[in-house]
Amino acid sequence: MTTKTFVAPDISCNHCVMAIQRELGELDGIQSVNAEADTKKVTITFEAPANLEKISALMKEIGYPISNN
Ligand SMILES: [Cu+2]
Repeated sequence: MTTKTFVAPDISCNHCVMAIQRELGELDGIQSVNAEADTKKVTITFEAPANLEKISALMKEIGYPISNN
């Protein structure tokens, strides 16, 4: 199990937070997702088959590319 914090600069409000938590939560291997509108940070706890590549690709796909992986 790995926990990583990413910055997604395009997070602007709680709607973004809800969308990210919902979409990432559907990825296999994601244990928890905590996004914050204030800091634009997303903290994700995950294990295989989820990995940084899949998380990064999904964030990009849903419109919130991460800036620090
Ligand atoms: Cu928003």
